[in-house]
Amino acid sequence: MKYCLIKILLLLLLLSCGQDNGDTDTTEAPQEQEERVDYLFDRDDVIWGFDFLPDERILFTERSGKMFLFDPSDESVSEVSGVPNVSADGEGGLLDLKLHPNFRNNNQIYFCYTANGKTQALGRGVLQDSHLSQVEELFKTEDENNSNIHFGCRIAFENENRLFLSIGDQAESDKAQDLNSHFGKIIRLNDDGSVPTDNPFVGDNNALPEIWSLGHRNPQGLTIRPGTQELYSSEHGPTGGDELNIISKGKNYGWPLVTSGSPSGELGESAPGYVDPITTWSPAIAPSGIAFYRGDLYIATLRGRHIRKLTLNGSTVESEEVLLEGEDQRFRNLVVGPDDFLYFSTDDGKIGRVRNL
Ligand SMILES: [Ca+2]
Repeated sequence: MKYCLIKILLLLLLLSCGQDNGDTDTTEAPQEQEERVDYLFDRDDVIWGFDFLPDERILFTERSGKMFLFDPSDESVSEVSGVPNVSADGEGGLLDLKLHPNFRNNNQIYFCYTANGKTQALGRGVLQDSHLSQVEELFKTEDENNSNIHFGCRIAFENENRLFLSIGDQAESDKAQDLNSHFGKIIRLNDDGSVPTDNPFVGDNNALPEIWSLGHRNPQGLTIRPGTQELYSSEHGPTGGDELNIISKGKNYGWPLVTSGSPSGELGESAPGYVDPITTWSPAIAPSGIAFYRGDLYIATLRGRHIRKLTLNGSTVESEEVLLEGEDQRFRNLVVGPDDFLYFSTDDGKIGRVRNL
């Protein structure tokens, strides 16, 4: 009888331990995770942006200002020449990179960077072999300052003709609410840098016409959801209050008036006229690049040092899962590869891919 009681007590103890683990929303199996990650190469600098060429070579940026091509056939890395000078200071430098959706015909590359240490800019060039020619600056923020943080700088093509670009507040939070400033906005441009006539503030003399949405702090993740074509964005909060937003035309996302981070916003965590995030994270996970993969949303986290999987029901987050914590990386960006693996880049110069997520 005594043994029986002890057994029951032990069983209860084990069960309660199991429940505690369940609350931490992790479903880690470190050994399995080790096996399902392949690293393609290992360099040193922050790999902020990358994309796949039609021949499956990978074009990537290093934040200090260089662009490279990785060729999986011989595992070589070669530098791309013709890249303009950028200001690599603090969080700034050569940041995101995307191929034009019609790259097969026009060979165009788009890249976002900090220019003159003061502005956020969008560039375009034509890639031939490993040289960028016809380089143009398609856009730069009208404002400038000497901050070296909060540059946003993620690019997402809406379609073959238009793109979105996220722009950070460059540490001037009040400008995120100022329609005469590009800081703290998501903008929308035609692929030649001109302004689409159906942008929300076109014709408004008190607003810059490139603006698509306002009230952003430092949105480093931007992607279109396949199927619905909605624009999703991740954003770094102040201390906590990291956000995932669905970006709609002309809407205000609150920063710095509305935030769930600390210090709290003047108008609290939610207020009429300001769009609430679909989810927030406190303490901060520091979300950067995001990508939809097989119907779920994946988020590269810096401070969190994991890739986060969000299962969505419509636009409601149903569950969250912490993946690849065992890799102990600051994950910077995510891109779905042509082989249907999810690829990630890290702040210490790696690109890897994950199988069987
Ligand atoms: Ca917000």
